[in-house]
Amino acid sequence: MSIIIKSVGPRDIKPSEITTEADYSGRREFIKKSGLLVGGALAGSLAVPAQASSAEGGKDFPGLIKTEYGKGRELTSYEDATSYNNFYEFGTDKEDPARYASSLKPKPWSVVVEGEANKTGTYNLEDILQKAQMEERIYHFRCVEAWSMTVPWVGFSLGEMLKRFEPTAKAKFVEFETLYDPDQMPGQKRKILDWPYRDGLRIDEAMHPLAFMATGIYGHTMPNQNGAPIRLIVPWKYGFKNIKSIVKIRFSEKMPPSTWNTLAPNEYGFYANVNPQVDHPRWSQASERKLGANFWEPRVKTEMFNGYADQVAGLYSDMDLSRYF
Ligand SMILES: Nc1nc2c(c(=O)[nH]1)N[C@H]1C(S)=C(S)[C@@H](COP(=O)(O)O)O[C@H]1N2
Ligand SMILES: [Mo]
Repeated sequence: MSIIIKSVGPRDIKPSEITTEADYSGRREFIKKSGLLVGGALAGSLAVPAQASSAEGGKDFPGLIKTEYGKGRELTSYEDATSYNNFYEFGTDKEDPARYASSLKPKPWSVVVEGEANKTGTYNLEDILQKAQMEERIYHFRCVEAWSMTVPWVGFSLGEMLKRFEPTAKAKFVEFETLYDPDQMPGQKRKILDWPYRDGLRIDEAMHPLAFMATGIYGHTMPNQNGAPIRLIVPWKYGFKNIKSIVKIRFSEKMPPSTWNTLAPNEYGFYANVNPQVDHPRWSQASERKLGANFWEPRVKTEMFNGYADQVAGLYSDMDLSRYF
């Protein structure tokens, strides 16, 4: 594996700009090869000013309940977590979302609830939030590209919200969809992915107490590049399951299609539980690079279910985990 250094002078190199080739270009290369990304960079046509980033420890959520989740863990810096992102609706380079996501308008926002539930309809996000028990949880987060971060998310239990829609006995899965609006999300003007981005969970996964809907990070309202105004956080699964800027929730009887699984089913599974023993076909999943780590620091070992095995392994007791990715 070669190293790509994306900088001009050696003194300007930020640790977050140094990444292995597999980390950096793995999926981008895949997309290029499959003919979806024409001409490489998206950046040129998307001239939108960068979003200002503020310091750590903001106070957009006064009176927020801090929880025991992840207490004492070493955090990734706010700067790294908000400047190195995957959000293909704004481009495929890690810097693109922070640069271009200011065209997203996260307010007002509504979420459509459909399918196998009694209380379907269109909900204003503000009404959803008013009923929610907001809290802060520190979770470790592991991208399938083998980089990771540890950040404090602000939000509420996914299961508690879903229960209020009263899913029926037929609701075996829940599916999420990202906004589709090429004016707000200019990356959607090209068929990089089959927009809108979608992903889903089995209903028992969705009801698990670790599953979280996040509306903020480090005490700040969610920055656009991290999936404003509301995104999913399932910390035992690879990052791509953690769908951003959600506008639709659908309860269904059948396993829903998901963006990456449909695009490359031999590389990205529906379950996508973090599993260091099952490599991606093109790179190892045994270890990870922490965002912001100095380049001389060793990679760290990836843990089964991203370190949440004690809590979630029971969801998969009837599955042969060596077969799933
Ligand atoms: N709508 C949408 N959601 C998305 C993505 C995306 O491209 N579009 N990328 C996913 C991937 S691959 C990762 S690793 C995480 C990255 O979240 P972060 O930018 O907050 O670190 O978002 C996930 N959610
Ligand atoms: Mo990812």
